[in-house]
Parts: sequence; structure tokens; C-alpha cells
Amino acid sequence: MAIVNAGQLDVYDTIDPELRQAVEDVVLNRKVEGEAETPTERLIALAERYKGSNPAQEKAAEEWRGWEVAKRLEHALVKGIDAYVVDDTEEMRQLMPRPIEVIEGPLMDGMNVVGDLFGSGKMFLPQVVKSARVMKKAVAHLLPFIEAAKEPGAKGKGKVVMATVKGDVHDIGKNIVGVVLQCNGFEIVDLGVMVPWSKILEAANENDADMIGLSGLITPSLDEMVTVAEEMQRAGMTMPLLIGGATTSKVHTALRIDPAYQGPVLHVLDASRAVGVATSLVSDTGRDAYVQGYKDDYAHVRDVRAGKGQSVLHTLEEARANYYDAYLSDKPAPPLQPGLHRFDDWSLEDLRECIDWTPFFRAWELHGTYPSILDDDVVGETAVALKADADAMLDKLIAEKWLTARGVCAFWPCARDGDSVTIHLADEERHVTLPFLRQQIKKSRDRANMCLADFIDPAGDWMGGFAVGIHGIEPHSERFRADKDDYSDILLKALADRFAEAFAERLHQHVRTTLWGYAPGEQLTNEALIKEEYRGIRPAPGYPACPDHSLKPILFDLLKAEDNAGLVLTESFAMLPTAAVSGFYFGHPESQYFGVARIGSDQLEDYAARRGVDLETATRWLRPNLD
Ligand code: B12
Repeated sequence: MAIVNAGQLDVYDTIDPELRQAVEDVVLNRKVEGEAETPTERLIALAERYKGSNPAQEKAAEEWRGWEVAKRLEHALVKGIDAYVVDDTEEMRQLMPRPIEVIEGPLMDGMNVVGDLFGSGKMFLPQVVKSARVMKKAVAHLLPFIEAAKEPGAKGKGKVVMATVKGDVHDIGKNIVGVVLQCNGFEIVDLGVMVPWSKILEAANENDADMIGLSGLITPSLDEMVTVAEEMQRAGMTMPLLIGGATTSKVHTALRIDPAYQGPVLHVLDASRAVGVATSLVSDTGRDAYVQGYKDDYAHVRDVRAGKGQSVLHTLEEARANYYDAYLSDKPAPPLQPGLHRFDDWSLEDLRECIDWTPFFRAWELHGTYPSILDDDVVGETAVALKADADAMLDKLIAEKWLTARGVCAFWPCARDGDSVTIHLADEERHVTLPFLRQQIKKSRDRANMCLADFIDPAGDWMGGFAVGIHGIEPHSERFRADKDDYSDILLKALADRFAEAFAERLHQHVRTTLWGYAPGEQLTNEALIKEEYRGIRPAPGYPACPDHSLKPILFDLLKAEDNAGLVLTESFAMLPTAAVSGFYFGHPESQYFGVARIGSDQLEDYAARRGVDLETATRWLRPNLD
């Protein structure tokens, strides 16, 4: 049977005739009269010669190696081939009067081609990041010559100071934007993750930056971004402030960040838009009108919000009366293996089997669902190449044991107590309260105002918790970065995130079938797992049903997550290592995900009292859910 990968089809006529003949003989079962070898044997023998090589590619490779050097550099940049770039750059350097001209001339010309192709949708993010790798290697080769000649560095389009804000640890998005801006001629001063506002302002001033870019993944980072804006205002700064990251939005930027800073504030949705925004901000002519456009737009958002009738809220009392009435006699039996379970080294091979690839492609701005994305007319070819690179890295990192999946889960006897769940820790002779939030928005018809506590029996029940993390990424990430290889660095981080999600999914399955054991016969395909076609939920602090990140210290204490899984929390409740997921287990058949959404001041006060904190602290924790 012939198996064809449509994404990797060669032009038929360019296939080596001998190989083509041998393959045709097998496919068409054409035995040549009088020959001792069968077509199969002949193909197998021929295959030996082809092992590890691709003649068609080699032929093409030879061809472009014969071009003149500037053209070779452009080709290497556009195709992302770094194999010969140091030699070619050196050849070019010897032809140019000054080393800096190699950057400002042929290398920038090549990157402009990349920028144009990306801008016009003919090249995609993974290819651009590979191009950046080539550029960085070329520049690294030239730098010692530039320094030796005591020449000023290449004049870029502008300088951007980038940082993930204090308390947040995520940098894939920031790094992608940094690479794309670099490809388009901007100089990036990357301050890394968990950067306090003082360091950001200092670096911006010291580097005489043209703009600051902030990134954040979790909601506590939104407050931190407001703080940076306030401090920029206080320091009398005027440089533009770019806002990005999964949790940020145009509305939040308009309502909270823009009013805090008189200078330009611009929310940027993704990497491809970052180039246009940054380019407009350094333009001599169009800048003012461009910035005014944003200011007007944000003012408009504020006006619309002010005038917009918000959805009506129940009082907390009314919402509680409209609770979700789960059929409690259906509650799951006590766990078969109660207590705490620790996993020091879950098999990565096993986790690989249940990776959800769709978000992986999304991280690279390739939109579509896996596996059909591989056949997509527009991004299919890029997706196939990216998946091949991901598979190759997975093979290597599993064989060489780069990463370790550590996790912990536990089940506790508990009871619902209003909107909280009280956990009984018999061994430690103590109770721990988990306060949850209830939906307050008035619903149509007879839909309930849900709270996670509704899935727990007040007369006695069970719930669980888990925390998983992928350790060991740092030395490899550092190695890649030292080698100017952002592509592999981002690829590795994106794979570690996939492993974290896969681990959370796999562990939940193990819990349902074995440890808690309420679904022993569950047989689900990976697709069905991804679609969550199983009984029970695992809401994570920060997700819509359970939006308060500050529950994580309580969960971590219950799980002894630092000792048992090597996980720690930052001051904003982000988890380290970055590729980590934590949450609760509810086993009731009717348990389901929902969004708490907006809550009223009555619930805020009630929650503060239940948590034993002042109103100001509770307001900070719950701000995204308040008016
Ligand atoms: C994949 C994912 C993860 C991955 C990690 C993602 C990562 N490394 O970035 C894993 C599985 C580890 C994870 C874990 C968690 N996650 Co998560 N996650 C997601 C998901 C599904 C996609 C995010 C993503 O990878 N995007 C791809 C990257 C490339 O995009 P990006 O970071 O946004 O960057 C792009 C743009 O934003 C922009 N950009 C980014 N930075 C900058 C900066 C500048 C200057 C500019 C101009 C542009 C820019 O350009 C980038 C490239 O296009 C989102 C939901 C969603 N659809 O967004 C939830 C989401 C971000 N996660 C969320 C949460 C809550 C968590 C957890 C706290 C859950 C938990 N309790 O375990 C943990 C926290 C982990 C930790 N270490 O603390 C929430 C955050 C909101 C909130 N309430 O705080 C989200 C929004 C889900 C939700 N709807 O509630 N998560």
C-alpha cells in the first residue's frame, strides 16, 4: 500500500528516475521477466543508498550554492537555512569596505524580503523565526569585526525594551514578538520575565528606548501593567507603551492602562500586528495621527462602556437561592485510593500520546484544528514542517531525557458549607476551607447561578486536587539562546507547555479510572479526551469557573506541591516552572465548567470575610470579575 504525505509531494518529474522506476515497479507490481530480484527487494536495496539523504533537495541545495554571495544570503534568510551563513557572511565581509555594511546592506535587504513576505501573508511565523535565527548567526559573526573597527552598531529602525511584568513567568509570546520585530529591523532589549516596574523604566531610560513593550499571561499581570503605566506617568516619560499577552485586551487597556499614562498606549493583539504598530510609532510623519487614533479609540471604548447598560445582577442572597441543584445521591463513591499520590517521573513517551496539538499550532499563529491543519491550503505546508521539527525535537528530548514530568494529586473528604467547601484533613487534625465564587448575573429562564460548591454534598463528599509541572527546560533553553537559536527555544517551550497540559489530562484520566476510580471502564480516544467527553471536571484557579488565582497557595499547601512536585508560586500566583497546571477535581456526574463572570459588591464583601482578608486585598484578587 502506498502512503502519501500530500504536504510533502515532490514534483513527479524531479524524482530520480531510478528511484521512480523502482517505486512504480512496487506499486504496480511489475516484475521484470528474467530478473532474480523482486521489485520489493530491489526497492529495499535502493533505499539503503537513500538513507539520510534527499537527492532532490541536495540537487537544489547545490544549485543555490553556486549563486553570487548576496543572493545566497537572501536565499538563506528567506529559507531559514543556517548551515552556510557564517561562511557566506565572511565572504561578504571581505567584499565590503566595512563589516557594518554587510548588516545594513545584504542582510537587511534579505530580512526586508522576509518582512514583506510575512506582512503579505506569504510567509508564516515558524519560517520567520527560522529566518531570524539565520540573521542572528550572521550578525554574531560580524560583531567582533565591528567592535574591533570601533564602529557604531547597525542603525536599526528603533529600540524596544521588552519585559514580562513582575510576578508573571510566561515569555513565549514576548519572545515571538521580539523576534518578529528584530526581523523587521528593530533592536530589542529583552529584560526577561518577572521584571519589576523600576527595572523596566531604568532600562528604557538607560537604553534611550523608542518604546516599551509589556507582556503578561495571567490576570494579576493586568494590575502590574497599570502600575508600570502609573510609574511612567510619575517619571514624566513620554515614550509609547505597548501592551500584549493572552490576558490583555483592548477594553482593559482602554479602561485602566490608557487613563494612567498620558503618553501613547497601544494594545497589540499578536506578533504580526506588532510590526505595523512599532513601524508607525517610529515614523516621522504619520506617528502623531496614528497615536491620536488609538487615544480616540480608547476614549470611545470608555464612553461606550460608561453608557452601556450592564447585565443585571442578582443580590448574593438571590443568586444563592438559585443554586445548581445537583442530584446528590449520584455523587461518586469515595476514592479507591484516598490520600496523596506523588509522581516523580511520569513517562514522557506516554504523555506524547495525548498531546493536544491544536494550541501548539495556535502559539505559532497557525490557525486551524489538528490534524486537518496539515492539509490546509494556506498554512498546511508550514504546519507540516513545524510538526516535523516538533516530532524530531520530541524524539531527541525523550531519548536524551531533557525534561522530567513531576506531579501530585490527592483526594480529601469534604462537605459543602454554603459557597465554600470544607476539607477534613484527618491526619493533620485540621480543616481547610476552599471558598468559591457564585455567578450573580440574572439568567434567562430557569438556568441556575452556579458555584463549584454546588457539586459537593453538604452531608459529606469527596473532592481532589492536583499540580503538575515539567522540569529541566532551563539548560536547554539557555543553550539554544546562546546559540542564537530562538526557533528551537520557542519550540521547546511550546512543547513543554503541551506536556504540562497532556500530563494534567492524563493524570485526570488515571484518577477517574484508577485512583478515585469512579469511571473504571472509561475508554476514550485522545480526541474524546481533548473534547472532555468524560465525567468530572478539573477547574484550575484562574479559569472562568474559579477565577481567583489566590486559591493556589491553599491548593499548594494541601498538596505540599513544592515538596511533592517541585512547584513554587510567584507573588502574583504564577507557577514555576512555567509549564505547569494546577486545579481541583470534582467527580459529580453533573459537575461542569461555567464562567463566574461579573459579581457584585455584596459577594466581594462576603468573599473577603470568608477568606479573612481586608476588602482592598479581595478587590485586588477579584478585580477582573468586579464592575
Ligand atoms: C497554552 C496555555 C497555557 C500553557 C502555557 C502558555 C504559555 N507559555 O504562554 C499552560 C498549559 C502551561 C498554561 C497554564 C496556565 N494557564 Co493558561 N492558557 C493557555 C492558552 C490556552 C493559550 C495561551 C498561549 O499559549 N498563547 C500563545 C502565545 C504565543 O500567545 P501569547 O502569549 O498571548 O502571545 C501573543 C500575543 O498575546 C502577543 N503578545 C504577547 N506578549 C506581547 C508583548 C508585546 C509587547 C506585544 C506587542 C505583543 C505581545 O503576541 C504573541 C504572539 O502572537 C490560554 C487561552 C487563550 N486562548 O489565550 C490560557 C490562559 C492564558 N491560561 C490561563 C490560566 C489561568 C492558566 C493557569 C493559571 C491555570 C492553572 N491554575 O494551572 C496556568 C498558569 C501557569 C503558570 N506557570 O503559572 C488563563 C489566563 C487568564 C487568567 N484568568 O488569569 C487563560 C486566558 C485561559 C482562560 N480563558 O482562563 N496555560
